Amino acid sequence: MYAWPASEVPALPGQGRDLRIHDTATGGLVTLDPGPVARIYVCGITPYDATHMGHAATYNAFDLVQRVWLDTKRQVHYVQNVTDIDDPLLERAERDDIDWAALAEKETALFREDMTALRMLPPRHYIGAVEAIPGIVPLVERLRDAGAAYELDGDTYFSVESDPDFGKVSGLDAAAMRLLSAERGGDPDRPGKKNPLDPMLWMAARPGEPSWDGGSLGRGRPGWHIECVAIALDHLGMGFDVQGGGSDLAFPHHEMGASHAQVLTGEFPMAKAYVHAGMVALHGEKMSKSKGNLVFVSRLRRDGVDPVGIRLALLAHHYRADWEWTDQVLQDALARLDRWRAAVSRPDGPSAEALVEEIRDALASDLDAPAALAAVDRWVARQDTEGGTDIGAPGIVSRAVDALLGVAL
Ligand code: 5CA
Ligand code: ZN
Repeated sequence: MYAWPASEVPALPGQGRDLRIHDTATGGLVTLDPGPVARIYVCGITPYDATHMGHAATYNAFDLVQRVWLDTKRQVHYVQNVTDIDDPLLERAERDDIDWAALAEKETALFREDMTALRMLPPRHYIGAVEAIPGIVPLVERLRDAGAAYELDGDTYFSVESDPDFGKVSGLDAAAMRLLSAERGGDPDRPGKKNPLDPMLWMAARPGEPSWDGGSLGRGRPGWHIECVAIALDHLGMGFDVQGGGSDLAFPHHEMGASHAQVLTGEFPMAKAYVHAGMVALHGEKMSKSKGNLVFVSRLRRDGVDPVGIRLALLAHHYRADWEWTDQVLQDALARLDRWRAAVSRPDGPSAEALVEEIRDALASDLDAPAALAAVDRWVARQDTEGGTDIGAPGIVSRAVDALLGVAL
């Protein structure tokens, strides 16, 4: 499917930095060294409701990764999926008495609008689960033929014990895995499984549910983890630079995906870094479609909130932190936007070369966007108190925050 239009990324004077970023699998910072074309896979939405601030915060983190790479004059090969068939989508469609495909299409369209308004760079390949099915089926067949998958009442499960590296992405123990599996789409209590953690690869057609041709697997629909593996391997291949998502994807989703890929290719890891964003909460609880405690990007936009202000609100929090969305967060961001706009509208200011380097340093150091914002704040304050005679400086500041932070002043 198509993605959304790209906003321009101004080129900046000087040298970009190599990105040091936290990798969940090793539990520490790694310095990434992508080739001339950096490769990143970011897990996309399950389109049964509108984009909320939690989604936006996670996509903001991976947008920054790309901006750091683009600043080093690399190209970026970015792939994102849309889980346009899965249980939650069918459940919501049934609840609201609408067609599941129409619901997916509507929410994906809204997501595109939100991403465009927030100046998130679009993926080069934006792939729906449904359109990926012809590539998923042969992978499941290969796993089965290799003895890594088994059938249970017509459904096909992956055997986690077939992967010697299982557990290395999340580093969790079996008890923690079991709890999270039950919470996050798994079925650890289903009788007959070899290991309670085994995830479904292919679900046999259920009465009244959509299904597709699964070759020797029979009609059905794909499991969640194999969807992302099939899309990532098809468009990026093994050993790509970053797999990204919110921290709730570390287990089971990214763990299982790494396992599927390990057994399929004999290589580990699928991604050089597993990068996870913190969770945004509202009223003390993780914002989630299932709980309904949501602030939607589209709602704020409809209320006339400047999307650049929304972006600044996201950037004010470190991507790995769990944080709480409040009205104050938004008011602070809008006030900062006002100050920055006034500053770059002035004819001159203090020299901005050092500021560009500070923003680069901050982002290269595990995407420290709050530190980057503080550096811009300091330049704005100096312009206020000391003035400055550099007539190029406001333009440099405006281009730097646009290129590196996606903030169009
Ligand atoms: N379609 C799958 C990934 S393949 C999925 O998790 N979809 S989602 O719509 O539930 O979430 C999309 C992305 O937003 C995921 O990376 C998820 O980790 C992230 N996300 C969801 N809720 C929050 C939240 N409250 N805070 C931060 N990120 C969140
Ligand atoms: Zn995914």
